[in-house]
Amino acid sequence: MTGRAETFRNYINGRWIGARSGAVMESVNPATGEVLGLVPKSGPEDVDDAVRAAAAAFASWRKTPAPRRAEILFRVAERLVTHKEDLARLMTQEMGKVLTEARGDVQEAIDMSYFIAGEGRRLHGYTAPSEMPHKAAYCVRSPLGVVGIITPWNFPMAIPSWKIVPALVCGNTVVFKPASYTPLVALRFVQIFEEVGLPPGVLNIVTGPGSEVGDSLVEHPQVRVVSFTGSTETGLRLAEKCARAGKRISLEMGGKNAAIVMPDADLGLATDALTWSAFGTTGQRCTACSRIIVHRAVKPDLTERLVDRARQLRLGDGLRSNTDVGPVVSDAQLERIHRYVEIGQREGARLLTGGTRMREGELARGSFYAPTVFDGVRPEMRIAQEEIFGPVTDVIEADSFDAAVTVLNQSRYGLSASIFTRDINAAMQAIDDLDTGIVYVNHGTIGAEVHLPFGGTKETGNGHREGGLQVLDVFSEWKSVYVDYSGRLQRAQIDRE
Ligand code: UN1
Repeated sequence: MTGRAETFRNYINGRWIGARSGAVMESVNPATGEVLGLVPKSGPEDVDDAVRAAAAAFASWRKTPAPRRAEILFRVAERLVTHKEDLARLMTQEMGKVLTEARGDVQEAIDMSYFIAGEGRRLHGYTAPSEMPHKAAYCVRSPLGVVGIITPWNFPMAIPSWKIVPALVCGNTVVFKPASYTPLVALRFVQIFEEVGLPPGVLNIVTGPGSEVGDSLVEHPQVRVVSFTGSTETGLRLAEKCARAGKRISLEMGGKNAAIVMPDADLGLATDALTWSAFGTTGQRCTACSRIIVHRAVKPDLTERLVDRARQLRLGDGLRSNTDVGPVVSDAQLERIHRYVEIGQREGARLLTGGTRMREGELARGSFYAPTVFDGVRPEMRIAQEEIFGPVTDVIEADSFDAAVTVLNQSRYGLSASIFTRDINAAMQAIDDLDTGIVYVNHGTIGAEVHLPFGGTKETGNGHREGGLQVLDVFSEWKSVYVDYSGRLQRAQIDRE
C-alpha cells in the first residue's frame, strides 16, 4: 500500500458503509510510520445499526442446521489458506510482528476454523435415562442471539477467530469491534466470510474507539453475550456493565507469565525457548514470559546465555527476512514500556541489556525497543507484578523448587507457566501446584494450540475458556428436554410407585 491511503468501511447487514458521522481514523505501520488506510471512526449509532442487523439475521441463522453453518466456516478456512500470504503481509504492516509470526497468526485462524467447523456435526449434548417410564430426557445447545466481540491488536486474526467462528457455529450472530491499531486485518478477515457466502447480517464489523464503539456494544440491550480480550482494567469495567444487565461476558485479560529453570535443565533448550517466549512478537503476547525464575546453581550460566541471545536479536521491519524482532505497536506503547524500565531501575533491579528506545538509521521511523533483561529482580517489584507488554523480562533467583513455585504463583494473574527440568517428579509436582490455566514442561510460555482450552486463573479471566470444546460453553445455552410419551401425568420426584 503506497500513495494516498485508501478509505475502508464497516460491514453491516451485508453492505460496506462508512460511519454515519463520516469520521475516519488512520491505521499506521509501526515500523515505518506510513498510513496504511483510513477506517470509520464509528459511534453508538453505527453500533446500533449493526446490532439491529445481527438481531434480525439471528431469526434465520439459528434455524440453519449447524452442519450447514459449518460448511460456510470450512470455506472460510479454505479461503484463509489461499490468502495466507497476503493476510500475513498486511498484518506485519499493520502491527509489526515479523512475517513468519504473522503467518502463524493466520494459521491459528485456519486451525480454529477447521477445528470448530468440525463441531458443526457434533455440538453434542447427551441423553439421560428419566426417573419415569416412557419419558425421554436429553439436553441440547442453543444459541443465545447477538454476540459482541472485542479483540486486541497483538493477534489480529487468531483471537477474532477464537471468538467469531465458535459464536457462528453455535448459531449466534455477531457484531465485531476490532482493536483500533489493527482494523485493516479485521476488515479483511470479515470480507472473507462475505466472499464464501455468509448471509448478510450474520457477521458485522464496526471499527472505532473502544470508549465509543466498545462501550455502546456492551451496553446495547440486544447484545446477549460479550467476549473480550484485552487489559484487566477494561475487562473488569465491561464486566460491571454486563453484571448490571445480567449478560454473560467471557474475559481474557492480563498475564505475568513465568518460567522456572531448575539446576538439571537443558540450558541450551531453556535459552532458546525463553528468548522466544520473552521477545517473540516483541513481547506483546498475553502469554509472553516476563519472569524467569532460575535456581541459584544455574543462574549465572543461564543469565549470560540469555543476555547474549537478546543482544544478537536483529530489530527491524517485520517484512524483512533477516528481522528477528519487529517494532512495538505504537509510540504510546513504546513510552509505556520505557516508563516500566525506569520504574525497574528505581526499584533497584539491574539492567543487563536493553532498556533503550532504538532510533538509529531506519529504526528512527518506527517504534522500536531493545530486547531488555533485568537481573536482581525481587518478586514483589512492580516490574515483576505488572504486565508490561513489551520486550522486557526479569530474572529472579530462587534457591529451591518450592521457593520457585511460590514466586511463580505470587501474582494476581494466572495465564501461562513453564518449568525446565529433567526430573519427572519436579515436573509433575509443578503441574499440580502452578496456579495457571496453561502449564508447559520443557517449553516456553507461548504457543498454545487451538483445540485445547485457553485461559487463565485469578485476574487473567473470569472462569471461561477460549479454544478447546470449552469455548462452545461461552456461546451456547443448555436446553434440557423432557418428552413424556406415557399418555398420563407423571410427577417427577413424587409419583414413585
Ligand atoms: C495472546 O497472547 O493474546 O499461546 C494469545 C500463544 C498464542 C496465542 C497468544 N497461540 O502464545
